[in-house]
Amino acid sequence: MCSKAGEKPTCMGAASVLYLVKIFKDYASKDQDKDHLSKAELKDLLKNEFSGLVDDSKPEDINKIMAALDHDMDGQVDIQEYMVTLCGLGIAIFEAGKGQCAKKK
Ligand SMILES: [Ca+2]
Repeated sequence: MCSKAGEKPTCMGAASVLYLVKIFKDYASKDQDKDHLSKAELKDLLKNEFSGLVDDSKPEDINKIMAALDHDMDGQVDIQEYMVTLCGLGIAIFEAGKGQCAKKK
């Protein structure tokens, strides 16, 4: 599904990936380290961009989410950790959807 609104055709898949990267860059650039999400930046990103999919309502929840995302345990989330997590989230949503379809039968 592509459209040609501007000079270049915009395809939904490409636009979605570019938007996910833009979200990372926007939030990661709120402090001096523009290549990583701090815990505070991650909290804002989850609250503003993934509300309804990720529950960060309790202070301990953000610590658990941070620990799950921060694979190399450097106290920050880099673009690789962020994108791998989004892939996992997409798979979880896909699998959950399969379960819902099975219940309808
Ligand atoms: Ca990390």
